[in-house]
Amino acid sequence: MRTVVGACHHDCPDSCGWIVTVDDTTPTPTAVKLRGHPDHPFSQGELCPKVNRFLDRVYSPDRILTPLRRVGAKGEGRFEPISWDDALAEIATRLHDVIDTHGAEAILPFSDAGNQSTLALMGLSSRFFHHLGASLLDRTICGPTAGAGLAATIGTKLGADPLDVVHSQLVLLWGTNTRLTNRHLWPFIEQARANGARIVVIDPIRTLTAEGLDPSRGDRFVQPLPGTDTAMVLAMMHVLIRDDLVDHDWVAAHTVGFDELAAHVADWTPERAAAITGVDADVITELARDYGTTRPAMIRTLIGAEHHENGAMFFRTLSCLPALTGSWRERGGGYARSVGSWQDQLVDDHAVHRPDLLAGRTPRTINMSRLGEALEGRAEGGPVHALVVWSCNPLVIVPNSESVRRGLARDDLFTVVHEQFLTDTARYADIVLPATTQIEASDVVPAWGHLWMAWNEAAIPPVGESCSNTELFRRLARAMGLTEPSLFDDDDTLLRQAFPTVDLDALRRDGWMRVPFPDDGLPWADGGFPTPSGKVELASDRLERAGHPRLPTFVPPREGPHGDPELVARYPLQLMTPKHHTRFLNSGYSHLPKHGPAEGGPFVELDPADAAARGLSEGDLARVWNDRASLELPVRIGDRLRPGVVVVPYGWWSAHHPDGKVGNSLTNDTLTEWGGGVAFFDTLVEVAPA
Ligand SMILES: Nc1nc2c(c(=O)[nH]1)N[C@H]1C(S)=C(S)[C@@H](COP(=O)(O)OP(=O)(O)OC[C@H]3O[C@@H](n4cnc5c(=O)[nH]c(N)nc54)[C@H](O)[C@@H]3O)O[C@H]1N2
Ligand SMILES: Nc1nc2c(c(=O)[nH]1)N[C@H]1C(S)=C(S)[C@@H](COP(=O)(O)OP(=O)(O)OC[C@H]3O[C@@H](n4cnc5c(=O)[nH]c(N)nc54)[C@H](O)[C@@H]3O)O[C@H]1N2
Ligand code: SF4
Ligand SMILES: [Mo]
Repeated sequence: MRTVVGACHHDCPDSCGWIVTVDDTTPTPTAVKLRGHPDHPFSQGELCPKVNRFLDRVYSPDRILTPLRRVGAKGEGRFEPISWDDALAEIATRLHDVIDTHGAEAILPFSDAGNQSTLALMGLSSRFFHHLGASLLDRTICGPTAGAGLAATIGTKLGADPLDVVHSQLVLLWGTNTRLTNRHLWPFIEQARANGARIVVIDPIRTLTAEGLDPSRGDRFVQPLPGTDTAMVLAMMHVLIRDDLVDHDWVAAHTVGFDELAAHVADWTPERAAAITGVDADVITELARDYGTTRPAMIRTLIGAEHHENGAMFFRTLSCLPALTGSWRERGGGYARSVGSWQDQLVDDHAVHRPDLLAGRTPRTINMSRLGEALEGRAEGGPVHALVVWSCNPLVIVPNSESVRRGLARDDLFTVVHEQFLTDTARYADIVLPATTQIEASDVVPAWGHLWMAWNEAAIPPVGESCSNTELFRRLARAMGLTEPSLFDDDDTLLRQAFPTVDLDALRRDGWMRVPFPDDGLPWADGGFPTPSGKVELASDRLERAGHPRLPTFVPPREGPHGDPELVARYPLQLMTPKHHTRFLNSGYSHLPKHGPAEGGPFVELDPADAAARGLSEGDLARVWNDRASLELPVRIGDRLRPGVVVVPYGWWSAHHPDGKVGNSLTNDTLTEWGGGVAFFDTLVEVAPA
């Protein structure tokens, strides 16, 4: 037996360290145990209910172990095993045909962070598709909108270290479900609590995290209607300025636009915001005063609250708060979101992606959230004729899924999917190729919930005939007869190109390293923001020039209760489709026998008043619908929601839904106002007995 140190690859902020025990006495080395690494500085030995049984995934009888060719209709799921040579030959012929007939832009690469390790995420794929001249994919579904909103105010996506929460006296968990989605941060929050900190959760849903609060110790739960927080933050700024809780010295030295902002929020009274958010004016006032008088106070967000038509504006507005109170001066203050951006500074993007391989061509860019539109032939630049998918399950995770499904069902579309399992998307593929899991390929694993980057050492050889993402693109390049040398770089070379300043041998030896971050934990105590003015931009010339409001502004979403009245009349309920299950990581676990069944199944959750008004009782079958789709789901009634808001959890596959659709069949694919994200949670529906 030997042990191998690695790290979790999932699209999760925690990037936990693990140790794999391998039995070398079996015919091929076999992983027999996978446990949290007790010394990992963030995860400290614990994994999670998603990954505790990771070896069941590795050795699942349902895993794809050879290339497959479709023999049934698209979506039906009938395939026959074929050899890698045959699969590659067929793919090469079909891709060359598409290029000859329609041009290379008719090829769409499609992937996301199903494996967020460096090679798996960006290894050779950009080079391969750039060399062909394929359409570019904008990976926008997770994070860019929040990042763009923050950058609008402070000029960068960088922020405070979330672990500095231990120094805080007040922690605002704003639109983040820490105990579900970022569970290893919670012990650090507990540590802050032990030092007297109070916790506020601000979420339209009484989440697992909200349930972890202790009101007797001053914690509180604030429940705005979805998509209305910008109004609440404007009113908080009104109170901070009215009650003179502003750090005038810091504001004078390190911000621009304060007077304009003050005039702008003068009529944003708590009463005005209360009418929009559904939160009492007293609660808003109290929250603002608390934030203005408790030091240090940290604001913590992740991703979920960006999924609104005006998601970037929310993050822009929120990030004005720590500037007004001078909170960036204090460790345990400021604003902590995804810290992956600190590690991004170590990556040589040009060397990885090699935009020079485009050789002067400027292919169109397709936003991943608009996949349905692209596949249905409505994207600018003509229809997509070949789709290559890896590390992603778009049919389940992209909004407006039935549009994606109609596109995938096209007979004249050639689809390749590189996967571990026969996902909903893979069922529509012409060729499915087997992918390795994290314990089968070495890689560098970044983190976006803390500042430790890890080495993942392959513990076992690829299971079956599976191959890693980089090996996939080397094989495809060879099969297509390409000769550009950089398409064949090996993994070691690729990592050294990606991290020119990192001692990868030391990283491999030590297991993890802390990425550069200011030693005193204070990136901007004395200003120096990377905006054109060098200051926090409370009013923004840049955004105004780009056609956005000059000042933080509440704009109600079109598909929301204050939006299009005709739509609201037909569909009066706001649908949230968030991460909900402790055993799921996005769409990646609902199909496994120890995961899906233990979570029950999909449902629609309503507030008792909304249920009663529709004659619905717990367990009834309801129809949930809008113009995009109609789903039948069992009813749950609970006290987690405000009237007017309903929830369908995200992550279940078509086969788990009684009518073969998915939660995202209902969701809004309108892009966010800037940042390129998408408005999953600005979705209106009606619910009635089925
Ligand atoms: N168990 C589990 N963990 C996960 C994942 C998973 O699928 N399962 N997925 C991983 C991924 S990919 C990501 S990006 C992260 C996301 O991590 P988070 O951002 O923490 O999670 P989300 O559930 O996307 O959104 C957080 C909360 O935002 C709330 N929210 C939505 N709209 C609004 C709003 O308008 N205002 C306010 N105040 N709140 C709002 C939602 O109700 C939700 O409770 O989680 C990661 N961790
Ligand atoms: N309604 C709604 N929709 C959402 C969200 C939501 O909150 N609500 N969240 C959005 C967010 S934030 C995100 S990040 C996306 C996530 O959506 P996805 O990117 O689809 O996420 P995952 O389910 O994590 O991973 C997808 C697939 O990657 C495969 N995979 C894992 N490792 C590898 C590998 O090394 N190689 C290959 N080829 N495949 C691999 C897995 O088997 C899995 O099927 O969903 C988005 N969609
Ligand atoms: S999914 Fe997240 S919490 Fe679970 S082991 Fe992986 S990184 Fe840790
Ligand atoms: Mo995500």
